[in-house]
Amino acid sequence: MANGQSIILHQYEASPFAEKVRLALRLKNLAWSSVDIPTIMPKPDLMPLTGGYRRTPIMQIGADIFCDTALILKKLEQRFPEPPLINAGQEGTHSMIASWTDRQWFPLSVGIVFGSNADRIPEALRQDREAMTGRTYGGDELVAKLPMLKDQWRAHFSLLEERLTAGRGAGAGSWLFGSKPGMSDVHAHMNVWFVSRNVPDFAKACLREAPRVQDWYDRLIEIKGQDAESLTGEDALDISRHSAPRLLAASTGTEPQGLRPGDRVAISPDDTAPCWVEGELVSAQPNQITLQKVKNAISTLHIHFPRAGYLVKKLNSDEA
Ligand SMILES: N[C@@H](CCC(=O)N[C@@H](CS)C(=O)NCC(=O)O)C(=O)O
Repeated sequence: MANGQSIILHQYEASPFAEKVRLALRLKNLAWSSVDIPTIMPKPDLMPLTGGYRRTPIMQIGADIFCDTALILKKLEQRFPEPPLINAGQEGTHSMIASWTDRQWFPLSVGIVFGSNADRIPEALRQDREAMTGRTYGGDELVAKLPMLKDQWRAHFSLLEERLTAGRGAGAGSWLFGSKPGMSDVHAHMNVWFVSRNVPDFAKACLREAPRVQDWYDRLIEIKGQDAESLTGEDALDISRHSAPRLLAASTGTEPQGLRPGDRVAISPDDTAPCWVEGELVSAQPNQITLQKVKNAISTLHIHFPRAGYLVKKLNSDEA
């Protein structure tokens, strides 16, 4: 049974960002537990852990809550370093690649998946995503744009073929960097996985034109790991109540906004789907920020976010 040391992923099967983490867990052959969360709001068992952050997935280890795959994957690598998914000398490169896969390429995948399945997407899901982002997730306009989106998607996809071909010249070429699958493969795999599942004919046509990506993708999807232990949201909340966050020194370095430990702050993704989490700052580094005493959180938790892609604002104490 899962305990305060277990990796608990709050996720749903169809989530491509959750698939990134599942692939990393398979590559590391780690034991993990899974809480199946709703695909749309409300998410009553998740909000007490995240203080309002609604995106999928979330990783929980005891009373430490990690938001966003950028941070989740980094923490998995730090806490479970074997086998490494970041090649020596390539630290940082995979995060730059994630910025491309997630922020440029993924919005095209979403447009193609929703546009191609417009008549099958449940109305509640469409409405939830439209309310979350202010973007259109169906309708004639999106369907009319599909050929252009596919055109763009294939252009991003073709960079993988280019990279794998260039890698061969350098003596590797089975994976995006180096001779073993790593974090860059995890990030790049997400869009191919999402579109292959939901718009298979289009994905197959792209893969037919890109034999090295086809081989790479076939090898990645064959990797087996451990099956997750299934937990309920209530089990996960119980584990958080009976755990304490891992010790973390209250510290900030040179902060552009002059943030100090103890400040009340609010944090939100900076993309089209803001959701503000308010709490007390414990620690702020250039690429990680941690809050405690989070408004609406169930107990004493540390909620961790990456910095790139997140807005942080200092609150007046009367706003707390
Ligand atoms: N930057 C986030 C993006 C996560 C994300 O957008 N996930 C999608 C699902 S794949 C989501 O949150 N959709 C809305 C929801 O699940 O409520 C990350 O890397 O974790």
